[in-house]
Amino acid sequence: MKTYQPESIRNVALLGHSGSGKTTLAETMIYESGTSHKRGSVENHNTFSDYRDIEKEKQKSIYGSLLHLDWRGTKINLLDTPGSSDFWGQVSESLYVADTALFVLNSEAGVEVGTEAFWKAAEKRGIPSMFVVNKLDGDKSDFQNTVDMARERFGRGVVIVQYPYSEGDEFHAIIDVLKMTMYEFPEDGGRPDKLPIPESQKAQAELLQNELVEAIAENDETLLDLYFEHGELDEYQMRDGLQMSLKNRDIFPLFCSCASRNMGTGRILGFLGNVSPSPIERPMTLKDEGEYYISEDSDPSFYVFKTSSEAHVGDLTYFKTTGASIKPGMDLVNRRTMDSLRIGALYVNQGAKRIETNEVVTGDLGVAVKLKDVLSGDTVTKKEIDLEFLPVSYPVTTMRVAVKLLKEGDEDKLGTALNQIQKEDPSAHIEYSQELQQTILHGLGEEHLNVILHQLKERFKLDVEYIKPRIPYRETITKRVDTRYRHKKQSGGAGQYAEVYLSVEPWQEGMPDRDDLNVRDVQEIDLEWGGKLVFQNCIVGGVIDNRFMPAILKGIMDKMSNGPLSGCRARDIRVSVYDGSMHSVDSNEAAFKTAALMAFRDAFLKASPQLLEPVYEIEVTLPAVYMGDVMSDLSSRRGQIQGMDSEGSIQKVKAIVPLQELDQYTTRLKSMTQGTATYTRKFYDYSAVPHDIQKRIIEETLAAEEV
Ligand SMILES: Nc1nc2c(ncn2[C@@H]2O[C@H](COP(=O)(O)OP(=O)(O)O)[C@@H](O)[C@H]2O)c(=O)[nH]1
Ligand SMILES: [Mg+2]
Repeated sequence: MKTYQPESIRNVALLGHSGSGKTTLAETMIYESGTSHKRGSVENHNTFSDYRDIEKEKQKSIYGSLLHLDWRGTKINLLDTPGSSDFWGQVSESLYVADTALFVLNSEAGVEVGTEAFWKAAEKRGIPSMFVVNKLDGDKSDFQNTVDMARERFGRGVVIVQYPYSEGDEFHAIIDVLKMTMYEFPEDGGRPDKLPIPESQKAQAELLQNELVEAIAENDETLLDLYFEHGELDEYQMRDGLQMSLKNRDIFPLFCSCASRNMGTGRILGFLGNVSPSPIERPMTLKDEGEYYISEDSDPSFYVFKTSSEAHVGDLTYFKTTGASIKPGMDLVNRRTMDSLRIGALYVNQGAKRIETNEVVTGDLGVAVKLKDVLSGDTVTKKEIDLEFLPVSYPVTTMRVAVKLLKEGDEDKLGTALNQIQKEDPSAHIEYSQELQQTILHGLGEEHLNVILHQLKERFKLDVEYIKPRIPYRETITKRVDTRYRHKKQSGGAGQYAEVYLSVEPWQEGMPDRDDLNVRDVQEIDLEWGGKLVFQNCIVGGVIDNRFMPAILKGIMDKMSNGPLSGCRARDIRVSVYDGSMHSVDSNEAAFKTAALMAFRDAFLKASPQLLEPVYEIEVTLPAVYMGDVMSDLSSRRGQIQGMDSEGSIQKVKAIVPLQELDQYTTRLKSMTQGTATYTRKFYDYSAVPHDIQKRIIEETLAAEEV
């Protein structure tokens, strides 16, 4: 493997909606650079990226892939990412190591919802960004519409460097306003002829060139002066200006391509090689959010952005070198665990193909094998170097299922498999719920969960299925009730005696104290399942000994964790114990615990109990045309609209929706909007379940108990 200087490395993430042509563009770039002499296609299942069986089967990217090429002495690493919102986790990872974000737009569709979300993420990370408008040969190609949409969404910084001479079937030439040249391609693509701009296009090209020059000069005073002085900038001044404004995210240059016919890729490679920043020109983010410029003069270190596991090889650790070169045989330390690591064989990846290398230089991306307990987001350094980068933050999950084993005895195997899956794909989240007595798998959508099911079955050979996950309901009461319970047992020897008077009330923050009671002691308990229990000791005259109070509380807590109504957990209740009686011999802790439990249960059931359900705050992002459908669907899901917002033709709706109604929402939303809408959700609160639903749930619980 050739060795590169850090200045000659580029780390480029390919981002954009599913089907815009990222994988094809990567393949074509590798071919066009001469790094490979074969050019595969997604249809023929022989691209460097999309090499896993499931990707070939589905004909789309599911995992991030690391590819590379050599362009005239510059090593360009390509991080191909999946476009569908189900696999956003893979996109997030790439954004922690990319120094340029290349957005591929489908000229037939304009800016799609997925692209919008990735844009936000790249913006947050301050990554220099550029556009390639692809599929200009498509029947419905509309370059101008795509540019208009991009400008509307991403601002005036989107500047045209190239535009197509003609589109659709006729597409064969690109006009470049930076070079003021027309590139005309042979029928099957490849090297274009460089021609003067035709007379008919001169005015348009000059207009766009002026826009470009002004955009560049605007951000640089020296250039602005030169521009005013000479009325133009030469190609080198333009390039320097572009470099600076790209790096500062002042401008986002836009190029053209037809990836499947290899038209336009050479020029894009040239731009990446000559203009886009190298890894030493761009800061990485430290754990405390500070900026850190990597350098070959600092001690060897690396940042892990992805892990996977492959048959016959074991664990693969994908990393970016953030100090001096990483070499086999080095002894380093994982900052998260402080475990020592001995670096073994190192590779550079071309999709599935691994090429062994004897070093991974500063800023380059490489792969190490068989490193134990290393996760994406980890920083690995020399022992004495205190350096830690910000770990990858993954998108919030939007869908949950319960995993059911169809064969008993495989519990441990399932646990191991799920842990491995979560390690490789931290956007999946596994929860072993004691409360629901289910293994709940949280993911980003049906497709994401299906890929995991496929892995459980095929890779881990488990007989499993997904079932509906239970809902963590809560119980509470709606009015005050006073009650008493006497527990008395006389069986042979020692008897049991305890009597408790208590009052239950719905608890609310800031509610008034009980002035009718002599409150001697208050315990505010934050329940581990949310909400509160406020326990008040209002005993007068020592009718119940203080030493029995913990047992009384225990009895109440037992019933709180296994609610009187349906067995769900109870919350937000104030209990005041205000009277009772003891027996000098027969009273003990067990007796008081029982008496308290029974009294609490009785009072609870008389206090108009109410079932509560978790409700989530969701934000749906969708093209305006689907607004009507999405709104009426939300109302059928008992959704309460909180607000609406629009950015151009993209709408955002905020609503509060019960978790129960979000069961298949990700899937439904996709099918309603032809895959163009996305949503995020987060837990909001608990709210009262409507009466009819409460009745049904209680009946179901009782029926289940009888079995
Ligand atoms: N007509 C046309 N089809 C293309 C072009 N680029 C990619 N495709 C096709 O579009 C589909 C999706 O491409 P792919 O590279 O998998 O998109 P990705 O999801 O962004 O990686 C495939 O069938 C490609 O062959 C292009 O420039 N023109
Ligand atoms: Mg792809």
